[in-house]
Amino acid sequence: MFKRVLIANRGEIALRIIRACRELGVEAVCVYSSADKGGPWLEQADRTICIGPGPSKESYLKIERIIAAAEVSHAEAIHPGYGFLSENAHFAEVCRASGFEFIGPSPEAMNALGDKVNCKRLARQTGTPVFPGTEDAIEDIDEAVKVAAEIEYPVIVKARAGGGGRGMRIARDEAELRVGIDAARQEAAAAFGDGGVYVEKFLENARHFEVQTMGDKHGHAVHLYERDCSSQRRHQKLIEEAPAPGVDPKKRDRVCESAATLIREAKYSGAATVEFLMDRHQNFYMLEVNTRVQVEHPVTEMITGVDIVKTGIRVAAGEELPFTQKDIHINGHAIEVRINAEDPDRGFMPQAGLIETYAAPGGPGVRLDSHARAGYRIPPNYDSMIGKLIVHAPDRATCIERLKGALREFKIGPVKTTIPLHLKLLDHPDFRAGSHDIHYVERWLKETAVAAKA
Ligand code: MV4
Repeated sequence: MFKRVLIANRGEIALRIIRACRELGVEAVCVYSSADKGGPWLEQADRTICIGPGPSKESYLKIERIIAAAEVSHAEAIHPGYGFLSENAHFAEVCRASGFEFIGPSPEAMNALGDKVNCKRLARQTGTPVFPGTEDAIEDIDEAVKVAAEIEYPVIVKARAGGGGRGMRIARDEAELRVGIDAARQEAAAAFGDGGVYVEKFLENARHFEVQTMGDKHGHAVHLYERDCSSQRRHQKLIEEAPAPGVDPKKRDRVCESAATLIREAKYSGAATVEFLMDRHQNFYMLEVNTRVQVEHPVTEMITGVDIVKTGIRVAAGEELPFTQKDIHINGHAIEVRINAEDPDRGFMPQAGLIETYAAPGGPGVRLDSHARAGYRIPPNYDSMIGKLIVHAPDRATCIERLKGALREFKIGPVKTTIPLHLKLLDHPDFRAGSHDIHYVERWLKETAVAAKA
């Protein structure tokens, strides 16, 4: 095992990684920006190193500064967390070239799965279901138009380098497709420096289903079942749960096993999430693979008993996965809500500033992953998420009630948060029925805004 790990991240995920290090007997070195000076999670690190000013580009995204911090602290490995440099294959390469273990996949596996055209090709070869569409990036627009006519409209144009909803265009006829390809190409070139786009069948009213997988450096890979993340607004997830409600066990096993096969074939080490859309008949179509530990990993930890962050560090150190597929079982139900410092009544405007009151919830099955507390001043520079409330219970109905109780106990002020919004969403009839799709939050927000004006 490593003697010392450098954490190239901040906030709740830095704290989560520190906790994992502590249990493994590993020292944790935390880098921070001057905007994060005095951040509560830094008190828990064995050593902290300031790497620059507030803007991420000058600190958490600055590769040379992070490598320099790893050198001066004699760390053996670097944990990127999520966001920032976590899916940057160049960073993973620089870590390797500088003699540090990157806690995550090899740059080769990251590149193979991070490029969506490549990832879909590998998925087709290994039997992971994908949407029909162009097999390569579009060279010739007429060829793409032919494919679209075969698979039938509506179709969607996507950037091969994209993710999280950027560089996408829906097309409902040939004219829209021709315009959409041009627009998506330009957007992708500007955003990712890669104008490659592809076309696939567009699915309306889908559910978002994602499979947690883990691999090691010895050719093993398992899945840890799935999460439903359909509760989202503008591609930002609000609520995540495991297992996905109402899914047929045989279909679940089949799609989860296909995800494990995909990452095994990619020689993937560490935690990966294979994203799918699910239609009303419980057919699955792979969207993309996230090559990092995700925000919502705790719901999977709660239902499987696997510590994903600790296991990720172990496999990076060369250990074999400490479990096989037959050791993994679903126990009960878990739901996570993201506590964002945002004002849902004012267009989800981020709320920087001082937290004066902070009363945390507790009780059986209640987990709070947060770096916030009374007296913490939220800096304006970063993501608005200040924590995650995760509840575990024997079944979904009990889990929802337990979570509502915990949300009522949770008092944060004067900073506005998403706590009151979650209490309303958990009572939404579609959510309660487990029949909600990826659009229900935005549909409901629009309806309530109209009702408030009338
Ligand atoms: C789709 C789709 C429908 N059909 N692909 C959005 C983010 C990116 N990961 C992929 N996305 C979508 N791809 C096909 N073929 C609908 C979406 C989509 C979506 C997916 C997951 C969660 C929320 C979403 C919100 C809008 C659109």
